[in-house]
Amino acid sequence: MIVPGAPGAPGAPGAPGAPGAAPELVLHVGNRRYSSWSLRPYLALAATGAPFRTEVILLDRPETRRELLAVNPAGRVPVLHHGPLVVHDALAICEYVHELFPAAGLWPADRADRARARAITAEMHAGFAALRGAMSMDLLGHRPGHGHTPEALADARRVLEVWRDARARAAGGPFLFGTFTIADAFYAPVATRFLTYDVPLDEVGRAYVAAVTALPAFVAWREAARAEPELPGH
Ligand SMILES: N[C@@H](CCC(=O)N[C@@H](CS)C(=O)NCC(=O)O)C(=O)O
Repeated sequence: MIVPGAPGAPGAPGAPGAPGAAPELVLHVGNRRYSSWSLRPYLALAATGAPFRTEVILLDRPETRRELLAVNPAGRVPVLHHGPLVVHDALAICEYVHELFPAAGLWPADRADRARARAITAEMHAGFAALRGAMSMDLLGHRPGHGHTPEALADARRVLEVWRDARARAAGGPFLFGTFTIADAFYAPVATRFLTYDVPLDEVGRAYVAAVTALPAFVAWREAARAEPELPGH
């Protein structure tokens, strides 16, 4: 319900379009079904509860390159537009969203936990190439056993070790640091790959995958993916 004059209502101070309004947050993403990098900042933004708009650029079409360059000089999604500011790269977007909404707790409050969260997020951002290559994200697919190369399975074992270590320390909540943080946004696409490709999971892994895939924002994203065209060969 929109309450006239309430913060965020049309015409209210701070509402989109009102004089002196805070600029709208617009997240440009790729196909929801396949774009693992896009899912990450989407989950982080959704966790803040702040209003934002998602715009999809379908990948692998003749016009894709032109459309990507129109929103991001680096020619990639995700990219966040906030007024004149253009922030590309999933991790840079998550950091910016954390700075905009510090109360959302997108990084753990404890300094040591925050350092651990940043370390495993960086590990995900820069690593796990074998897992990513052999088991690309496909939220609506089920291909048991595909992509189970020795290198990809070694990456999967390391992911499970990361989850076990974080969950052993976590209190109060099902996520890596208890409540949802950017580390969860970064590991969410891997959780879905484990389901798509039937990667053997330990008990901690099963519970964590269940928690991530039950997030309302994740469920909404996967539902929206059903309306998008399939990309053959993905
Ligand atoms: N490191 C970048 C990776 C972004 C990326 O590779 N995005 C893919 C889609 S998931 C893309 O834009 N590809 C362009 C294309 O397919 O033409 C990030 O964190 O955002």
